[in-house]
Amino acid sequence: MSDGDVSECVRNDDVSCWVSNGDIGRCGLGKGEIIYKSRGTPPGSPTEKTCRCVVPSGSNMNALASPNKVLVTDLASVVKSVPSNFIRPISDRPNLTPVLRASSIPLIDLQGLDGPHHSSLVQHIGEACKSDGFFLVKNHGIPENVVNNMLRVAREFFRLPESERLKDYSDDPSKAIRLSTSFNIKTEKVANWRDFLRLHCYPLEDYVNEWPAFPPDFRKEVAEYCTRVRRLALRLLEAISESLGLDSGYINKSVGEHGQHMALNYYPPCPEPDLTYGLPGHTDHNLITILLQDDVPGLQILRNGQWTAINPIPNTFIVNIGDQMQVLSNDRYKSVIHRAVVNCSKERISIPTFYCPAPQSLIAPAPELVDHPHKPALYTKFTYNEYYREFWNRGLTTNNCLDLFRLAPT
Ligand SMILES: O=C(O)CCC(=O)C(=O)O
Repeated sequence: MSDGDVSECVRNDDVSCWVSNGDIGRCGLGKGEIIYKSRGTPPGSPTEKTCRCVVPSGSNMNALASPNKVLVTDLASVVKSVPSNFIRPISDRPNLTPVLRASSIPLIDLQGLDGPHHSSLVQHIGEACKSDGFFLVKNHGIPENVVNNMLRVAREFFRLPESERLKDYSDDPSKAIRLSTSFNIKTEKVANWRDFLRLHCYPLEDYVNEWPAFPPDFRKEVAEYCTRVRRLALRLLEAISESLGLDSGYINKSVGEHGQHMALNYYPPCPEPDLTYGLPGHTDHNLITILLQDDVPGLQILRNGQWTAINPIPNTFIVNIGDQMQVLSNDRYKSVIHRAVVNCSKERISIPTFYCPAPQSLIAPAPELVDHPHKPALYTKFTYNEYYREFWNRGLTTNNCLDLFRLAPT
């Protein structure tokens, strides 16, 4: 393809007619038009389609070329439309269903958790885990400056020069520290408008010296943040254990030497946010997640069959139940599907902390929550390692990975 003249690319199909000389496809330049055979067709559409791009003479082809960028952060700064490998099939786009605002996601004030209101707060937490699987917490004990510094170093990291960021790049999900993009580029068919830095962070001393060294205070601020979040997670796990009628230490004991992972999610502004996701619908693989988001909306949860936005509220964290907690609670508590959408004007940062069982720990419904024949165990026993591998290999799908471990009704 000669870099001839193009200023406009007309989409006349479900396939993005992206004029490219990169890895998406090649254009054959005809007289005043390009016949383009797309390789990057979204799932659900017929395998390959030919579409036509109008090529007015006298305009510049380079304006439309899809640059060969590894990270979406760098791609986003040079494209004016979404390349075809990010485009979802029409049946799976974020703007299809009207999104409701969450008016009644429980907001729990943790101030009284260690005082006279302990029992009523435990009950409140239990109800939230049962009805929504998601709740907000305030007065959580993590100082505002720790949170602000965490968000600042995350933002500064994603603004480092591309060459500096790429030093941490890997597409191997088993690596404890890596920068990557989308979800799992080795298995997924459609890419997501997200880059992320994944950090294992407990035990801290095993990992902190492997974390990125820039910005210069990155390690110090992230270490402070994740130490505090771990304390919060432990308090919440005790309360959740009690809310299930179990000993307060039950969950922690049953998951062995736990892991703590963080993702620093970076969603750059997206020129066509209605065609793609930051992250498509999924549940979390772990026990509980404590999510920090900046002031840009993007998180949505599936609630009573409707996508519902959880917009940022300053000084709160979002807590959600993960798949392992659903198993442990024998389905009393729900791991709920959620997703992240993007927007065309603002970058967004979200930082989930995933509290995870030890890789070899055996996960199964707590015996106290199994009652034959009324409430039999709903899941077979498995190791967290088995689950984690499945989760990453399958990619993000709304078919819950838990179904692989669910026992058939007797
Ligand atoms: O960005 C968000 O709000 C959600 C992030 C998330 O669900 C994840 O990282 O698993």
